[in-house]
Formats: sequence, structure tokens, C-alpha cells
Amino acid sequence: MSEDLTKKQYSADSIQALEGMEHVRMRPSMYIGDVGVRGLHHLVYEVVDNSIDEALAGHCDTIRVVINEDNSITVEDNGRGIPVDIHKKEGISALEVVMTKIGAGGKFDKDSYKVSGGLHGVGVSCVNALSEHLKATVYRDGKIYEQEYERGKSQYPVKTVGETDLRGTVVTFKPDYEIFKQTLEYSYDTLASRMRELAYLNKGISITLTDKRNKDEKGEYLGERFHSEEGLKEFIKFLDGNREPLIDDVIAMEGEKNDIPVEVAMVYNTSFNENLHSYVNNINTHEGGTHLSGFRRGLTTTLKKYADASGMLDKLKFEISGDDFREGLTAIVSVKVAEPQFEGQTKTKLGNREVTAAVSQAVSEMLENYLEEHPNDARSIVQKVILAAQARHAARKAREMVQRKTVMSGGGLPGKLSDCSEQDPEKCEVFLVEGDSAGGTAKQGRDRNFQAILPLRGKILNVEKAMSHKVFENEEIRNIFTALGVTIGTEEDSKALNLDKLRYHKIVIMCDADVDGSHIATLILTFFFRYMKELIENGHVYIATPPLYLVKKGAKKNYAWNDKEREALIAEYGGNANVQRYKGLGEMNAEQLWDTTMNPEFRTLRQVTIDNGSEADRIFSMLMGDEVPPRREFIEKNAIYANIDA
Ligand code: 0RA
Repeated sequence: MSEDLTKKQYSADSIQALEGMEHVRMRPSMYIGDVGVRGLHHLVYEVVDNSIDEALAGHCDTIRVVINEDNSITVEDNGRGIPVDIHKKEGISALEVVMTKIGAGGKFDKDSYKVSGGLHGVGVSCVNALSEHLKATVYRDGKIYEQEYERGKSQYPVKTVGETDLRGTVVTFKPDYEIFKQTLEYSYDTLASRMRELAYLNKGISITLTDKRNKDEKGEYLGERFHSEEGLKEFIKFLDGNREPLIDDVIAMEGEKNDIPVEVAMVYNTSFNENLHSYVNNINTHEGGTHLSGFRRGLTTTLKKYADASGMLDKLKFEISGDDFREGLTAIVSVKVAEPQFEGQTKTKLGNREVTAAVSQAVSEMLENYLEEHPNDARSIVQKVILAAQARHAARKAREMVQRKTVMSGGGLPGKLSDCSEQDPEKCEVFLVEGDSAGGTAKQGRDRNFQAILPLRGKILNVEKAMSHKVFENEEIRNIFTALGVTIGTEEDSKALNLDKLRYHKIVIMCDADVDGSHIATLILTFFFRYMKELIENGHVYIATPPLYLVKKGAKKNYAWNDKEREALIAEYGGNANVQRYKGLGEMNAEQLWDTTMNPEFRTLRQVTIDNGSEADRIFSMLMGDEVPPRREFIEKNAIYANIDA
């Protein structure tokens, strides 16, 4: 390091900058969250964010993202181009400052919304530090400038490489294998859903995604262009495409309240789910916060006022609660906050107090207008709210039973649960097993010290289509609640989850490796997603992967999880091997099940994660239709392999 520096005679400040870059490489998770699949994709978002900022400042309208053949990424925009003149304080070009100084970020403009907190806004220099190689090309003032870096260190001063009429910035980076040890492979779908989301959140900007690793039958690269003229209104239509609308149109507004830009769009559908998605400066705020509280407040007060005045509530014998106004509601709240304070476990909860009133007022005005202009829709909404209130009333009894049973220690556990002896939840695992027979095998095969088995009867209830009291009345679902030690619902919030008494930190869904098994796994996942989302968010939910084949020859035998492995084994055994296809867990004996699927030393568990909340919501609403294949595909695609026992 010092050799490089003396050669180039960097100033003292840039030595500090380099040390900053070293720190990023030493502690990458502090900057990008993790060095797994998520962190890898985060690098792309970080670079794209800079181009989005340039677009929001009004200087660019097109962003191109390319996944190159070698899994490097190119992000190109038609903005002003990062300045290349010598930065007075640093004594090096502004481009180099942006690329190599932690915290410079390239956000010199005062009027752009600086993003701090969360994991965004750490700057393109972080991406540079974590890239084996990065090349920046700037089209500006008639010239093309270029600079390359390796692991964050510039390889030469910015040079002019040609002339041009164009303007813009192109960044190509290859994530460093020394940092991203788990995988270097980009997921097209993951990037596509984020780019789509960004296009909806920032209307008018065109974002293209091209995958140069794959060509279609016509020899063209896989790719999409994301562009929205109507923004959130279209986003809502996209999210709710698989649901039946209750009202004619999407209710939407856009404006500024107390200097805070607020955008809201919402619709009611005939489902029983509440789908609220909130964003601050384009960041999905999973944990909600003041903007979401403002939305809820505005919605509740306005609808309540309308419902009271309509006389439709006169015969109702109990109070309407806040929840009742949100059943069948899909809504997006997007605000831009100059200095956001992020709180919460994952730093995705907005803390700025002033935002609540701004959003609440915006929502009230928007809704009042809509209700006044659409009396039929207004009646439909109020009727839906009344129905929700009645159902909630009915569900209360069922839910209270779930609560009471769980509160009792020990004795309240479901009879079908074969518990483990270990008491420390962190060390405990529970397998949710499809069917009593596989449950029996699992019970014999497990390590009873730390592994519990809960057999589930056939197909559990599809919660996507059921009202919540049906869900709480369902025996299998009640068993899951009590076995896990999870309670739901308080007086204020009927959907609040209490995980304090969670009895197992690993919850493993173990189903047959076939279409039916995938269906059952999806039903269970749907239940977790709708009723115990934090369980997934906290990384407690896993899917077991039983093998598909047993390959035998003489005394030799081994398992295969896919066709490639099967063929490899056959080749290894010199052909002519006996291949048994496992159609279900039931075909394995206890020992085989332990060896392949349950033993922490050999098994592969797929950890279930939520990359993109709105996309997950859309997919669950889509998958719970009648077709099984997309369901299966979803499970295979969305659970990442994780060597969680390492
Ligand atoms: C600050 C000033 C100027 C451009 C940019 C930042 C800029 C940064 C990025 C990052 C990716 N794409 C970008 N495009 C532009 C230019 C100021 C000026 O020309 O007056």
C-alpha cells in the first residue's frame, strides 16, 4: 500500500481515504449488510442509486444495467457525468474522490435527497473497495475519460481516451471473490424486481436490464425495460394483478406536505390480506415507521368519519378497530426525507416525527375527495370494513384460545408434537413434516436431544383465501402456533406477533420432493408469510432438501439431489448402477432420512428469505391460484442454499 502511495504522491487526506477503503474490505458487512447473496446484489443497487439521484435531480432519464457474461455488472446513465476536474482539497480528480473516498458518495448537490442509514448511501466507493476490478468511464464536455481500480486502488490517474457528443457515466465492476465467498452469481430475477420497483417509485425514468449470460431461442439476450408513466398507481395495479378489485380505480395522490414529498396509492380488493409497502428515499422500510403510522392514521380517521356519517354503522354492536379498515387493502406510501433517521433491528424503520402528520394529512385529503366523488366505491369500502369487523369479532375467540393454550407452559403443547429434550431455543429445531407416516420416520430418525417433530395432516389451509377466524380455528395452524410458542394479537393490534417465547430457532419445513410436496411447502410458507413474517425475516424458517435418488452398485451406494449428481455417481460406479427414485419421504427409512436430510453434518437446508417484500406479496397472491408448476418454480428459486451449520 505505502509503495503505491509514494509513487503517486497522494496527499495525507487520501491516505486516510485509502484506509477507509481498507476498512470496508476488512468489515464489509458493516457497509453492505452481508457478504452473501444479498450483499452481492446490494453492490448493484448502490451504483444504480447514484444514477437515480442524477435522474431525480433532472439530468438523466435512462439507466442501463447489464449483467455481463462473467457476472460483472455495468451500470450506465445519460446524466451529466461525474466531474473529472481536480478536486481542490484532495488534489486528485473529483471522479477519483467519488470512487476512492468513503463517504464522498458523489452527492455534491445540495438539493438531492441524501440517503443515510439503512444500508443504502454508503457510496460507490464501497462497491469499488469490494470489487476485484472496476472501470469508470465518463462522457462529459466532449471527451471520454476513464479510470480503473483494483480492490479500490486506482491504477492510473484519470485519462482521456477519446471524444464524444454524449454525456453520462458508465461503471463496470466485478465483485471480489476474496470477499464474496458464498457466490458471485447474480440473480436476474432479484435484480429485475428491484429495477421494476425503482421504475415505479421514480416515474418517467427508463431502466433496462440485460442479461448477457443467457440468450433466448432467437439469439437475443434476456432482458427487460422498466418504465412507468403513472408511478405508484401502476405499481399498485401490478401488485394487485392477481386479486379481484373491490373498487373502480386506484386511489392516488402526489404532493408536498410541510416540505416533505409524499406519494400514496391504494386500492381495495376482495381478499382478506393487508398489504402495505412503504418507502423512504426509494428504500423499502420493512419495519414501517412514522410515515406508515401517518398513513394508518389518515386512513382510519377519514374512513371512520365517512362511515359514521353514512349511518351504515348504526346497527353494529361493537367498535370498529383500525385493522378493520385495512382488510383487503393494498397500499404504497413513498416519501422523500432529507435527513432520514432509521431505527429498528434492520434499520428499516423511519423515526422522523414530522413525517407522520405530513402523510396523514395527505392521505386524508386524497381519501375525502375520492369518497365524495365515488359514492358507490365508498359504500363498498364501508361494507367491507363492517364485514372485517364482524369476522374479527368471530376470530377473537379462536385467537384467544391460541393465546391461552400457548401461555400455559408444557402442558399446552399439541399431542402430535414429539418434542426435544434441549431447553435452549437457540439450539432447538422443529421439523414440520408432511403426513403422519413421514412424521413417524422422522421421529425415529431424529436426534431427540435437539430435534422436535410436528407432523401435519396433508394439505394445510390455504390462508391466502381464508378469513382470519378460519385460520385461527384451523387445528393444524393452531398446532403450529402452540408448538412454536408464538402468540398473535394484542388489544391494539390483532396481528402483532410475539416471538419472545419462540421454542425453536430453526423451523424446518420437510416435504416430499415432488409437486405435491412443493405445494404443501408453499401452503406452509404462505401461512408464515401472512401470519408470522418476522419469523422469516429473522431467518428462522428453512426448507429441508431430501435427495431424489439412491444410486447403488454392489456394496457402494450414495444419494443424488439432482440428475447431474445421479449421472456422476453412475459414472463413478462404472455404469450399470441401480437407481432408486425417491417419490417421497415415506420411501426412506429412518436412518436414510437422518443421513440425508436431518443430520446437520450432511444435510443442506435452504433458508427462506424475503428479497423484496412487494414482489413476495405479489407472488404469493399469484401462486395460490390453481396452477402448481409456477409454485414449484417459486420454491426452487426463492430459497437460497445456505450452509447454515458451518
Ligand atoms: C455530482 C455533480 C455532477 C454529477 C454527478 C455528481 C453525477 C454522479 C453520478 C453517479 C452516477 N452517475 C452520475 N452522474 C452524475 C455534475 C455537476 C455539474 O456538471 O455541474
